[in-house]
Amino acid sequence: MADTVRYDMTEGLATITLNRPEAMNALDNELKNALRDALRRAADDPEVRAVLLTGAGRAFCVGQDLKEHVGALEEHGGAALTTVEEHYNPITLAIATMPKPVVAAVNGVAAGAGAGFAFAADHRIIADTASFTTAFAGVALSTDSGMAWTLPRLVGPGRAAELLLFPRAVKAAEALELGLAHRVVPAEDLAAEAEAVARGLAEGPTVAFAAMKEALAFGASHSLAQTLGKEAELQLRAGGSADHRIAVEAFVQKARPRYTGR
Ligand code: T3D
Repeated sequence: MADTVRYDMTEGLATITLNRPEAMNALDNELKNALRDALRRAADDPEVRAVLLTGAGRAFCVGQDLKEHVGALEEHGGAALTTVEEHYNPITLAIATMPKPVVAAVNGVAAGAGAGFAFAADHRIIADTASFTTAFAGVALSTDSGMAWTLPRLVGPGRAAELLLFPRAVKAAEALELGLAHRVVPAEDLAAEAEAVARGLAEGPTVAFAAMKEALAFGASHSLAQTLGKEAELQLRAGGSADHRIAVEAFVQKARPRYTGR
């Protein structure tokens, strides 16, 4: 049986591919466990300097595997919902808080928790054939995978409520306009374009990128004065990195910096 999540690491870039194309990468237990483990592995490996998250086949990820879920509901009732704590929360946190950039290459439909994972990424580059749908209301569920946090920050609270209450397919052009996607590319170019973006980040100043992620997360729930304090602390960290020195020397010498990630 093929791995439900593929993990490839080359030159500082970990590519994590959801690999149940026959099920549109629906999140069954095996895939959720494998995805959580793959993200933790990438987060913990100091050699990994950026992560690319994508799906095999025609979908990015259609969210919870409802065919598996219906059986779990029959067996356990509401207790089947422990997967939120066991899987969705650690997966979303790993994407959003790992100290390195995560790029989502959205190759097709992203629904429910699948959309939530993409929204938690730092950068979304999507195929012109891709779409997003919140999907939760369609199965009489509230939000998970961080969507109550990410979606209003991406599109504003009013639009977030609209997309949750009236789930529909938000196609690529609208996704770009709303701020759900950063870039739309022809489907046939997505893999190469997304890899180029992610590889560029993997060759970038990793300490500074980690500090930026931390600063943005902090700023989202603190006052300006508190955030200024945090920025001062994080700027000291970035300023003390080898890559800061490399960058400044390269600037003065009009050369291209070759970052080390330290
Ligand atoms: O605690 C918990 O467990 C709850 C946590 C939940 C988190 C969530 O993610 S809730 C949201 C779950 N996802 C959905 O509700 C999405 C359901 N799917 C759809 O709305 C549509 O299928 C799509 C918009 C995603 C795609 O539409 P389309 O027209 O491209 O494809 P399709 O024909 O609807 O589906 C193709 C096949 O994929 C079909 O199977 P079949 O008939 O060929 O055997 C369909 O059943 C299957 N499929 C699609 N989504 C899921 C799925 N199978 C299992 N789980 C799915 N989520």
